Amino acid sequence: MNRVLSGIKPTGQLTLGNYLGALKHFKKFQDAGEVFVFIADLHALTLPIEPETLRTNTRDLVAFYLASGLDPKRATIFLQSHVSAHSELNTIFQNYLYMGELSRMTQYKDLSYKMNNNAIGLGLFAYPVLMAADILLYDAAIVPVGDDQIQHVELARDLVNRFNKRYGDILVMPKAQVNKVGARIMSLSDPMRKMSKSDSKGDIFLKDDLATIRKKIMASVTDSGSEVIYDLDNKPGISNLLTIYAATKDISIAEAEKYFSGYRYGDFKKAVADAVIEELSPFKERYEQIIQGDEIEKVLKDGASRARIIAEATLKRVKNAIGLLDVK
Ligand code: AQP
Repeated sequence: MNRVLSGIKPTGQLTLGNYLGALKHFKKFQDAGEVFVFIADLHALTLPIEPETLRTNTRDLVAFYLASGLDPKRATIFLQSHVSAHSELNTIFQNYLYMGELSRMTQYKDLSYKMNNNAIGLGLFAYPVLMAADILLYDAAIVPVGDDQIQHVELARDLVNRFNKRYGDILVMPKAQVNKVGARIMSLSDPMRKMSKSDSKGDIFLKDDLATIRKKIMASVTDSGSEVIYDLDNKPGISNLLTIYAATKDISIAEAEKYFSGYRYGDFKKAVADAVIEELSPFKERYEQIIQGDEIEKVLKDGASRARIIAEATLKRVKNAIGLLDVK
């Protein structure tokens, strides 16, 4: 089976990083196999968020999924909170992942450090448990992720080994798939930090108008020297722009570097801005049509009904395996 599962948290406005690292690839997966794409709205609660913001971000995300070329007849698009099996399997899996391993997760350590170790919800700590439930419910073989989610998929794999060793062949082993280029787009104002939707500084938001996108790219941090070369240590800003260009054009970093040899920074930035705008312009137009239309609710209703069928079958298999009594 070639089933692919992916999800995004509706924690903020989507960025170019989310587009190049995730959204841009969804259609490819749909064409190659069976795709389940969900909105991780329960995961969005792991950091404080206003209810209205969460609702707006969630609708936006559905529209962006559809704008990316996902066809709701072929891809199953749904909200995590609409399929209660996620929460149920999460409760079960809490007993198969350990506090020690959860406390070693980089994302948890980074976020709890940012919060000065104050008011950290149990949900943030146990984030990978719910993520394991998300993945394993759908017997997903492939989980496309950016750099910083690899560790969580590895933990889901550990859980599968642990669980299957004890109960037999119950869970399907997932595999993280990371893009060769664009797995980690950095912030334009600080190329040492990942471009993130919950961090507004210097990011390109997919809802920005095209003129703002161009302005942000032209104003991005540049490095000393004048050559356009990929050198993460000495030219992190230029390297990030090369990555953005390569990921946008679906070429390798080496090809992008070659193309820009002899360019000055100003012309290089202009070419990057042109490429990003050319890519995002039709995508943004589709998003505008969808967000103003009335298909979002129907897509989510249909998606949840289809997702429930698969998820409930897996949950039942797990419950039977561990000895929870089933009565007809
Ligand atoms: N900067 C990035 N470069 C490449 N890929 C990225 N992704 C996120 N940022 C970049 C990919 O987009 C998807 C979104 O996943 P998520 O919302 O579940 O989590 P995330 O990785 O934590 O995304 P953000 O934007 O950084 O969100 P916040 O700020 O809420 O933590 C994933 O496929 C991710 O790899």
